[in-house]
Amino acid sequence: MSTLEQKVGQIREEAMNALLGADGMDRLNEIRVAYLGKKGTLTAVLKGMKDVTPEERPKVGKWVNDAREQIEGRIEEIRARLEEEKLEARLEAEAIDVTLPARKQKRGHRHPNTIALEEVERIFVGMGYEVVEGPEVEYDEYNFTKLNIPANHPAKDEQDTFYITDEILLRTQTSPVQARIMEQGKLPIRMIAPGRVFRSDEVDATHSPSFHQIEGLVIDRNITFSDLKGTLDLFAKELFGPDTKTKFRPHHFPFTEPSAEVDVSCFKCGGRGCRFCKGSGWIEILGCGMVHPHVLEMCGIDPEEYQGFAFGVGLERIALLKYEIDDMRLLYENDARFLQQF
Ligand code: 2NL
Repeated sequence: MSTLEQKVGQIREEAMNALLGADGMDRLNEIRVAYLGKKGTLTAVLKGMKDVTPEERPKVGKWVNDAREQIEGRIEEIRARLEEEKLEARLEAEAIDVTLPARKQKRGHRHPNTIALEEVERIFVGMGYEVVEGPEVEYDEYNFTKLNIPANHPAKDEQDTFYITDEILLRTQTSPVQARIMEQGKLPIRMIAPGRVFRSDEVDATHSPSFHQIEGLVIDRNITFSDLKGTLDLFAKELFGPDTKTKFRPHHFPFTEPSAEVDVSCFKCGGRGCRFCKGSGWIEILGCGMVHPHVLEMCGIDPEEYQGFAFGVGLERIALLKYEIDDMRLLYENDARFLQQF
């Protein structure tokens, strides 16, 4: 065997041995370059052809090409294996375990105000009332004058009311919505007006400069205080349970005459007296009365022909009572830990 043939065989064996340890693409390329590259050891044999006799050259060429083919074949095998290993590793790393239990998603909850509002609306809609909304920015005329609250009334003080101009303000009650409906003159009226109202109050456990009210209004022929009592007694029983009793205490509002405040028997102790009702057995929930004849007149209704009753309840007050929340501020913070209890 010629020494050149031996040399080619040696180079091939060396390359094959080196390839046994090729554990990555970089190493594989290094080996390719070292043996088959332009300056590689096998290529160097071809460059030495000038020292080979012309008759020998084809043989040498064949040895080199055979060796090259074998080395290339092995490199290709290893490359394919490395690619496959890489793909498998990636598939394993990116695998999704579809049998894992789903992560618990947090659900949205209705705000206690919303739950209380929908409950009150359900009760009155069930009695044939319409739900009507109106603007939060109002004329003094509709918020005060038409409701028999005269110019010098203390409620109109800047300490209590947010004025925008002399004539325009943030409504302090939802009655202007009712005044507008009365003015339209379509009688009879059975409506509730829920909405945001504003008073210049300091924030504490029971006050906020912005809160919500639901006012109710009924105007028809032959409406009496009995209709008012029957309606609100039914409302209280629907809202707090069938055993609830009501008590009407004389009161004063400029827009109703006579006027009353309504207490319900404590739904915690049934009226015996507990911490919740501060020992009295009664809880105040709303104000009401027969619509003052001046109010009817100012809204274009003849008080000789039509009478009516009206009432106003604080939505937050209902929500605090019904869900036993002891601080109104919790209703405005929107802390998810609080809201998710409802
Ligand atoms: C309360 C009680 C009340 C009214 C609101 C009313 C509306 C019209 C005519 C007459 Cl259009 N009255 N609303 C009546 C009595 C009481 O609210 O405690 N408010 C803070």
